[in-house]
Amino acid sequence: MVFINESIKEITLKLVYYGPGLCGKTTNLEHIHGNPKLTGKGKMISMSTETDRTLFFDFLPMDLGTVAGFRIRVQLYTVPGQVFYDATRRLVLRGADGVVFVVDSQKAILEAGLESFQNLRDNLLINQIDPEKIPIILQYNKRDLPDIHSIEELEHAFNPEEKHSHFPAVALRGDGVLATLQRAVQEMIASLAHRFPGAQKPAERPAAVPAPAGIAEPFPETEAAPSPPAPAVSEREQEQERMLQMICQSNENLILLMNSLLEDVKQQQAFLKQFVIRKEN
Ligand SMILES: Nc1nc2c(ncn2[C@@H]2O[C@H](COP(=O)(O)OP(=O)(O)O)[C@@H](O)[C@H]2O)c(=O)[nH]1
Ligand SMILES: [Mg+2]
Repeated sequence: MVFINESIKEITLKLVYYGPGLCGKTTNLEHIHGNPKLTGKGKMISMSTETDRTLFFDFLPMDLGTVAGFRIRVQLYTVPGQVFYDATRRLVLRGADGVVFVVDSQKAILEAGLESFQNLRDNLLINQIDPEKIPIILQYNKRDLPDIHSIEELEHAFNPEEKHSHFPAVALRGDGVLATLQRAVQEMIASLAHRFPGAQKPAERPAAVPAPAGIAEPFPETEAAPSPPAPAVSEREQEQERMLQMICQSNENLILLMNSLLEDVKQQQAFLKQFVIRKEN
C-alpha cells in the first residue's frame, strides 16, 4: 500500500517481483543493486540458503528522486517461488502497488509460469487488491537460452488481451532489467495519480487514504493538530525521520515475514511427516 508522508513530502511505493522458482527474480534485483548508474539504492537484504537461492524474500529500497514535489521511494521485493511458501508470497504481496511478473521463457517451464500467474491473481484477491487495477508488468526472461517460446507465444499465453506491458530480458546480463523497472515505476506513479489525485497538492490530501494494513505502512499517520502551524522541518530532521522509518519498516517486515515463514515451514513439515511415517511403517 502506498505510504504518503505529507510532512516530508515523500511517497513510498512497493513493487513485488513475482514468478515461479528460478525464473530470475533475484537476478533482477541483484542487477539493479549492482548497477553503478542507479543512485539512491539502499542495502539489499537477501534471505537465502546455499542450495535454494531465495528461501524467503529479497528486499531492496531505492530513492528515485522527485516527482511533482514529492520524493519517490520504491521498495523492491521478490517472493519465494516454491509451492510451499504460499503464505510468505501472500504476505510479501500485501499492500503491493505494482508487480513485475517474471516468466522463464523456456518451453519446459511454461506450465509452472502459468500456475504461478494464476497464483498471483489468487493472492492479489486474497489481499483485496484488484488484479485488473494494479499495474502488472510481464518480463519474458532467459531469452538467451535455447528451446524457448517466441514472444508471440508467450503473449498468447500470458497476455492474450494485451493488458500488460511486456519486456524481453536476459536478467543474467542485465538486458531488459532497467526497462522493466522503469515501466513498473511509471505505471505505479500513473496509477497513484489516478487513485489519489490530491497527492500532488498537500492541502487537499484525500481523507480516505486507507488505514495501515501491513508491511508497507509501519507508521500510522497520526492526525495533525489543526494549529499552530508546524515549524519548518530541517534537512537533518527529515533525514532522521527517514532513517527511523526505514529501520522501523524493515523490522516490521521481518517480524511479519518470520511469522509467515514459520507457518509455511510448519505446513511443509506436516506434509513431509506423512511420507516419513509411511516409510517407517
Ligand atoms: N541463462 C540465463 N539464466 C538466468 C537468467 N536469469 C536468471 N538466470 C539464472 O537462473 C537461476 C535462477 O535465478 P534466480 O534469480 O535465483 O531465480 P528466482 O528463484 O526467480 O529468484 C540462476 O542460476 C540465474 O543465474 C537469464 O536471463 N538467462
Ligand atoms: Mg529468488
